[in-house]
Amino acid sequence: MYWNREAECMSRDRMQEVQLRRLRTTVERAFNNVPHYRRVLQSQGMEPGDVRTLDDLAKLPFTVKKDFRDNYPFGLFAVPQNEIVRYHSSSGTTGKPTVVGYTRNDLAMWAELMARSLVSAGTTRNSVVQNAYGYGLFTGGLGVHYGAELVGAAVIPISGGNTQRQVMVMKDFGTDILTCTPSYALFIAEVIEEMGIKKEDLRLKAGIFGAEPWSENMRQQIETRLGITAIDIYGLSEIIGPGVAIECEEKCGLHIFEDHFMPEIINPGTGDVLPYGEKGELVLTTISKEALPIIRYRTRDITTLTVEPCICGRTHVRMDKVTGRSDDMIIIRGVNVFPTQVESILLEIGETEPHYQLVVTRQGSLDMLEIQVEVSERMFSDKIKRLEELEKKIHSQVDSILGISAKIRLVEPKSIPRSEGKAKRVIDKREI
Ligand code: DLL
Repeated sequence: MYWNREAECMSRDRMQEVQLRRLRTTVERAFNNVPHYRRVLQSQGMEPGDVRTLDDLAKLPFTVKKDFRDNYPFGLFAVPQNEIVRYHSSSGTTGKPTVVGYTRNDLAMWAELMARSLVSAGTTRNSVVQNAYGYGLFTGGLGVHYGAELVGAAVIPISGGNTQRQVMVMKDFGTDILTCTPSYALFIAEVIEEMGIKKEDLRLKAGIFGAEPWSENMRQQIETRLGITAIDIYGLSEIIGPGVAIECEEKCGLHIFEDHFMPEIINPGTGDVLPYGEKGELVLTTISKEALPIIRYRTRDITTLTVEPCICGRTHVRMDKVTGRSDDMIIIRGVNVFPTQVESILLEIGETEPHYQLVVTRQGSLDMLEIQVEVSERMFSDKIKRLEELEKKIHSQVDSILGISAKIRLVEPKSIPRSEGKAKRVIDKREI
């Protein structure tokens, strides 16, 4: 099912025409209206006319998170204040938040892309969409909201939290589409089970989960426990919010809405563009946004692109599930570890609960990784020997797959904090 067949299944040739036209307009707008872009382009001896082919994209300078901070709050905007009709912001871990703005046309484009995303996951005008992404400055809530309204579905703007009420509403209103972070979906599944409600008593059909990395094993766990198909949605505030890319029913990569965002993969060390199929950092350029045109934004998200046609008929380039952010990656004694890799190992073993946290400390000059993972009530009251065996098993899998020796700590059921938004997987206590 498509929302906009013409755009989603456009031929590659036509796509390239659209992209080149829009890229040139974007660079011109940025140059003429955003002092930051004029400065960096001029410092490289470039002007908008230098963008003649799509290959010229790679010559343009990168935009990074720091550019948002240095131009806080509105310095990167390309339109006067009175054309802005909405602000959102994302709170970084340090310093000032990133502020983003939208014109009326930007909001219409975003709603269109969210409509494409929702329909790709099976939403129809008859659907009841329970939107448990946070409403507010976070882009998740309102992003999904306007897309779902455009499709003509009935939206429940419940936002995150109050999980028992979520479950009651889900049952009584006949929710068929759930939208929230994958970690919150799992928490909701847990509460459904605790409340003694069977998945057959619900009408849930699909979930559209994103805003944080999650493994394939986590997908299976959510699908089984909620009895749904779980679709991955990707996006980021700096580019638009949710709705940069979405999986189709084939679940073999996320289609990037390339008629609005141009993707590249670079080697994060050198900044060189890598060919399709190679793993690296995703870089995105907006080519239709008015308020905040962004050239070559370094997302820090690690993935791979493929241009192979998809069975679903969509022609847009697909990105692999994001395994993690380069800044979430922890380096333990020289080994790079993403929380999703640990998640995958734990769920593969399957004898623990899917709730875990990585605690990193430093003893002397040595990094130590402790993996805390919950065990079930039944397991916890079992013989110490069985718990020790399980610890050993996890330890040896982590050792052989990731190449690090971690301390495994099996913790009591419900002792790891549940998240209603993005889960906190890593606690880094090292003072570096
Ligand atoms: O998380 C936008 C969003 C809302 C996406 C709802 C999907 C659903 P930010 O708060 O700016 O925006 O965070 C963006 O979250 O750079 C990734 O590191 C991570 N992220 C988002 N979606 C995914 C995903 C929203 N599907 C940052 N898989 C991004 C992995 C994701 N990571």
